[in-house]
Amino acid sequence: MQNETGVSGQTEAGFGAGVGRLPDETNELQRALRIDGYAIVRNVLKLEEVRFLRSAATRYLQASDCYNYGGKFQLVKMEKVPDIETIIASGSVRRHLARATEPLAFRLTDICDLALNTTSQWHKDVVHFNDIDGHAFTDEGFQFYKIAFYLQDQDDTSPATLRVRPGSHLSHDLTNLPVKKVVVCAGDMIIFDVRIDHLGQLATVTERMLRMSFATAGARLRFDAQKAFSQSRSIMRWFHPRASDRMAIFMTFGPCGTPVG
Ligand SMILES: O=C(O)CCC(=O)C(=O)O
Repeated sequence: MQNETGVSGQTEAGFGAGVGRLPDETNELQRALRIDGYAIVRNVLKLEEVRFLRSAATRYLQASDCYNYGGKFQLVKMEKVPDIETIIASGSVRRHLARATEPLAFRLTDICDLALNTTSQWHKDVVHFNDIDGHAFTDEGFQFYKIAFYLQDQDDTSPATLRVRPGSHLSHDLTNLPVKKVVVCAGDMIIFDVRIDHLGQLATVTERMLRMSFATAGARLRFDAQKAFSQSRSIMRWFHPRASDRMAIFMTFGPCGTPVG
């Protein structure tokens, strides 16, 4: 069962990079991450936890002015959102992170990303890991992962569904690899290698034109183009009353170099 494990940013010494050669993988999750660069762990959160997270993240984002990527996007110190932290850094999540890095212990960064109705393009996340010399693809010990919790179902037909190019974490230039939709239900957890090519929700043609127009006008008239773009997308959503908000929470982790036990 490839990429379904069957069970239910930063570079600093001792975390993720520089832990030496990776130990031979010992479990299915590690194999999926090594070969394909991503894995889905089903039913990690209960539906009431997903509902709770949706309202906690909505409250937090509504109170902040963090317009970006056509929606709201905020990097948050987890301690600032204890309601979210108690669920996404709970034992049931940690158990799977431990499986990804065993026999080494894992370490979570203390930051999570909250995203509401954001758009995206194909990219790798290595840019956040000081990959100036391309070491991310040559260092055998490079091991940084992102966890994604999508707080709604994302099926095969949805434009909101995360897409990846399995295997593209192995090189900086594998854009010809086939694309896979990562279909999930709310409560599933996706773990992906930060080097994998991935895409969230692509902006539509109309949205791209709007974004460009706001960028040009915003520079000239000195208004916040990101805010204008995000708000115009949210107005357009009023005309699709059944479209629920696309919400996601991301965290980053890696091995911390100390064998468990
Ligand atoms: O919005 C998404 O689903 C993708 C997020 C993403 O690309 C990222 O966190 O790097």
